[in-house]
Amino acid sequence: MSQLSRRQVMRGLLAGAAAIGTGARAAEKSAVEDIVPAGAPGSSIIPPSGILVPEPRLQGIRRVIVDADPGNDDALALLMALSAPSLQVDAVTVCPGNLGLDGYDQQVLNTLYVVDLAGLSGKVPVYRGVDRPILGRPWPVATFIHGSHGLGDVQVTEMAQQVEDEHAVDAMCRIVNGAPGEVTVLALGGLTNVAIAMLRDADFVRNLRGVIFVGGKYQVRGFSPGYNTLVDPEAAEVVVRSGVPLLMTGDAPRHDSVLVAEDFDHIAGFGTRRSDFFIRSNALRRSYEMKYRGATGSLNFDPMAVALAADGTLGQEYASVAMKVELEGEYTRGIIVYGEDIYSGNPVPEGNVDLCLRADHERFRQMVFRTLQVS
Ligand SMILES: [Ca+2]
Repeated sequence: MSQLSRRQVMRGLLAGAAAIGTGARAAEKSAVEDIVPAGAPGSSIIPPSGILVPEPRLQGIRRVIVDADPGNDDALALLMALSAPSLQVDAVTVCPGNLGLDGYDQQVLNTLYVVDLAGLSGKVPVYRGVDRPILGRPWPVATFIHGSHGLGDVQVTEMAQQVEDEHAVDAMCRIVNGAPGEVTVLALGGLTNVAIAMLRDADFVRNLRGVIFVGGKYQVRGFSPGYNTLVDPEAAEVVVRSGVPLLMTGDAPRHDSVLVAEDFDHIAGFGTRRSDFFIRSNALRRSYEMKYRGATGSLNFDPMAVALAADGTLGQEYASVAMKVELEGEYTRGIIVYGEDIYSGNPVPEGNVDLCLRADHERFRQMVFRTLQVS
């Protein structure tokens, strides 16, 4: 698809969405076909499977539980959440992800380290959660980008704050049910804890304000890799079928989350404990993504999830997409699948996930800088 034709399609869809009113969220397949007739010269082979929406369903986020698998980008994201004046972090829970089953305890230590870095040791509770996916199958470990201990060359061995005795899933249910409609989960890793809370407690689903999660690419139609859905595909499928307001970020606004060499130099100049930690923990991420992913700097999907929560106006473009997670494929298990079953003749299903396509890069950078300037 040429960039021009894609923009035309997107603009047309947005106009269509406005014309039919914000209450009509179902994808309008006919609207797509009207704009780009199939097979027309210059038309796209693959029309979008989502419809642009003026704003996500999940709005006005204040109280959050951060569920993370630190991870250098989780660490920055968690630090941003703990530092954001607009957010109240009720709990931090640890999920399976970056460091694998053997690295789960290290992820817990890394979490406690970031809480301390935020100056909140002993003030924000940290909970151990489920350390492996629902089916317990192996998943790809991401130490190639996080380092063997998760935080680049920062190695955390011991922290004064201890984890709470309560299990993360119990804590999630207790906190969410104690404040119906108020608490959002910022899910930055495998979705196991969230899914088990959903399966266990119908009140949790009813009372949850929503979930922001970090998915994968958005390739208009078709399938898409996403690390966190590969960690626990079943959990991801439970969450996307839950019916709660869901906002996904990930690769779609990738350029809006990038931090380039000049940003690293600027941050290094802050001379704070936080800035020193950022440089040491994220240098590997930046070099890896530039070398192997063709990025201009480090990509920061987890921090973008927090930024979207902390500032509801940061997101600039959203699509409502019908999302599923492949659970059976020989080569595609854990892959995100968008859109309709293309040969079924069925209408495009209503979107279950709002996907952030574009965000304000400059304001994202400034939020990162504000977080890391604090001494
Ligand atoms: Ca993560």
